[in-house]
Amino acid sequence: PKPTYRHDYRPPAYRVAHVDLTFELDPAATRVKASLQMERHPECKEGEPLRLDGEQLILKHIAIDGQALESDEYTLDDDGLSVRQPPARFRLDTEVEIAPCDNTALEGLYLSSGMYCTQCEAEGFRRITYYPDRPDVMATYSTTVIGDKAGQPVLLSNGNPVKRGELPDGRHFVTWNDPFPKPSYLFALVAGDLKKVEDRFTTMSGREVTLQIWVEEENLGKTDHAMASLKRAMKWDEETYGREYDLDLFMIVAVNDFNMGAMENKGLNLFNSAAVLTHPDTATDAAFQRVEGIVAHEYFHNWSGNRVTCRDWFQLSLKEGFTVFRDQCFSADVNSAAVKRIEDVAFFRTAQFAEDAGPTAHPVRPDHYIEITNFYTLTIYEKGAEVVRMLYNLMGEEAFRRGSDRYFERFDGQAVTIEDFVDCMAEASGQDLTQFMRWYSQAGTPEIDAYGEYDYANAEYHLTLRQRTPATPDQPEKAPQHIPVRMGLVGTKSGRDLGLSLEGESLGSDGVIHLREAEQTFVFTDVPEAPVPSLLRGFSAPVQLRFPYSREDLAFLLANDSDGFNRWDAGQRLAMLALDDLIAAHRNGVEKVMDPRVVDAFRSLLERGGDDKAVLAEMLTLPSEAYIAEQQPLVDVEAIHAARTFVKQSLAATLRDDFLRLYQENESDEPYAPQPEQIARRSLKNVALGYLMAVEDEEGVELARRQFEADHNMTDVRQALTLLTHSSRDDLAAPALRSFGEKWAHDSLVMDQWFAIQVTRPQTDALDRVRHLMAHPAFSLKNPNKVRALVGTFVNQNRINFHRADGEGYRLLADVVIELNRLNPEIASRLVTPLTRWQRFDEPRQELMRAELERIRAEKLSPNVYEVIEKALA
Ligand code: B3K
Ligand code: ZN
Repeated sequence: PKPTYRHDYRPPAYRVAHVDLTFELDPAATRVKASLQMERHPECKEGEPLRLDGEQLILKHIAIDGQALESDEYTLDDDGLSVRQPPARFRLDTEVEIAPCDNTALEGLYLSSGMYCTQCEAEGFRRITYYPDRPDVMATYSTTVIGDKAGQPVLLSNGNPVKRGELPDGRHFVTWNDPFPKPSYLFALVAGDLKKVEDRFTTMSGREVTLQIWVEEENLGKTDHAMASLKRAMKWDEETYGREYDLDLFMIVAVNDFNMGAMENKGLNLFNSAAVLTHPDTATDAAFQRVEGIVAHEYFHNWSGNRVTCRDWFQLSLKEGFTVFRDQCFSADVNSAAVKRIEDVAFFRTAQFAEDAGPTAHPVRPDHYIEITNFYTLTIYEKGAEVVRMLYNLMGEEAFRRGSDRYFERFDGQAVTIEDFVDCMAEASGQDLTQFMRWYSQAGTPEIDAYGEYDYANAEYHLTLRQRTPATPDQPEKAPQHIPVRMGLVGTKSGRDLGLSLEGESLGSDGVIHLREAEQTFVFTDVPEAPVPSLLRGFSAPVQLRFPYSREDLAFLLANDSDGFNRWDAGQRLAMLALDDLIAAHRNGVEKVMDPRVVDAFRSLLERGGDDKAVLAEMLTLPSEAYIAEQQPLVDVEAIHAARTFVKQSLAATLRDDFLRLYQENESDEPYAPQPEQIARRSLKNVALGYLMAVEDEEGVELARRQFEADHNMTDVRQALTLLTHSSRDDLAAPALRSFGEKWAHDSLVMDQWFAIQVTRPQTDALDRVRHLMAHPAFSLKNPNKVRALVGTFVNQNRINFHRADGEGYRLLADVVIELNRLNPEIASRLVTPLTRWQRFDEPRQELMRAELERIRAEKLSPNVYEVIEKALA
């Protein structure tokens, strides 16, 4: 496989004005007729061959302007066809045959639970028909779907239905028309036995839009939350960005076999059922919130992605970074904003930092790729969103809105670049964003080393920041980034933010300083008392910031910082210092002693009251093992696990009564609703239960047992079942797991949770359980949700068992990756990630991991897995 380079971009030689598609559906032999109205680009020379992409297609017929082509007028190869000398304007007709029933990669047209569906982003359309399958070719589409009336009573595609009718042999058809020019990656088709829930939305200009969610009949009761979320998102985008929906119909379809969360096809969003279906009995609060966020994300793409799309796939973050930023702001507005930011940053600093530090690190706008599917990453999505967030904060709300209006107006109906977006922002704000553009081109996480000094005599505070971005693959040298650092100086006497005046200029009490050089010293004047600096408030830039805080400083910030996010972060930093000591103690075989300052800090959190419950729950949550690992120079899996368990048990033992009170205070039997106040109470209660179960005294165990038995809602049931399963009380866990498994055997999404609960258990039998559960009738390697729930959860969230010293965890993962490489390369190359991080571990583990990577490398690899393995072993 050969790489594609960003600098090789050339505009397409031929454009498509309109596409007419006809599908005659059949599991093994679907016929696709395509009629393309084509035109040579005016700047292109005559005689330029026409290149069409096509994979795994059987060509049955090809004609230009009604004239079948002779075999010397075109050439066919593995990835497409070329027509020698087409005229300047012409109609190209092709007919191909494809086999949806053999499509286990879930790209192109495939079958899921007997239903036909498509996934075309990024390059799936070429598995449906011959086409210039690139995002800068935008056309209007008419699509006729012909299916069996009994098997596929519902036939859907993009746009509006314009015609339907009966055909002989029990078949029928529907013709759809999408008037908005779109790239092929936004094409979609669905055909099957589906039922719909319908609602309406009146847009800001008074147009009526019909909203439909299509599901299998048994899931009709699980669509309310997605529908409500969709309406909230539509309203929010009107109010916040002035963006109105443009078609008369907006459809969502739930699909059981889906490679990612969802897909923003024009007017016909396809969703992984896990990302759309909810019910209080089957979905947790986290799942409800995830559904809300994804429904919004896909809807927002209608403007940031569909009306204005990407010129080429190197610009992917143009639509994804921007749209993630939009969905994050939406979720912050409709839920607890502080918690949303805390959760996003906790995840980002764990997973994206790890990506940036590993062999697959790449810039937000990459320079080359082998397989674009491998680039739907945390860097493109989440770091891309952080970059847009920095722009938003640099410009302020109003200028940002002017910039986004300008972007949507200027480029409507076009396929554009990241420069086009940033230019609009620069024009709207009058700011020079030249240096800022480095955020798109440089990979790696900038590290800031900061230190500060209070000068009593002059009442000044001197803050020095030094930045450095480590080398990443093919980027040995880095230039300084433009890093906005939002900060405050918290007076140690008053406990309040002191006014910031930077060399005479007032920044208020919460201001932004701009680090642009490798090293800069900022002198704050008129600082009346010694402060503790609160830096990078709200995580104002995607960087790793180090400051030599003492534990007293951190306890002080945890109690006093006016920025909720930084209060949480101070708590995390304080816990990290204690964890570092305990990790060292474990490694040296020294007795572990709990730092009383951490206990005191937690006690004051529990006693002070008045905190937002949702934020308090976050502050009482220890950094995850994955995050702790990310902060270590060399990952010692066992020491990390032992240290974290020790801290948890120590806190639980000392503060047991406080946790018990917290649990009791937050118990409630009011009917479930996915509302912020209820969610906050549940998360606080369940955090408390987690601590109580860390000591496993009779009362804690009894509370967990009762919470499970009460069967009030899935959030509570799942936490109780998880805690029992992860405890030593197999006498309670085994029957609970059995009854849960029997009760929900019919519900695939609940069974995914049942798998996940079992494979995250810290006991040494976890790996055997994974192998055992892989033989369970509810498991299938062909279903990505199952693979993620069982194998993905194990390798990513059960670190102590995945990194077993005997290498069995690595072997298990390699076995699965080898099988999936044949079945579903996209999932295979994602799943292999933990093995690619081998350099972070001790020698013996490095060797074991490399050996498994080599074993995978010896297979006949898909381009997806090939690219990742080659980088990992480079
Ligand atoms: N745009 C899709 C992702 C498609 C990935 C395909 N391999 C979902 C989203 O970001 O909204
Ligand atoms: Zn997206």
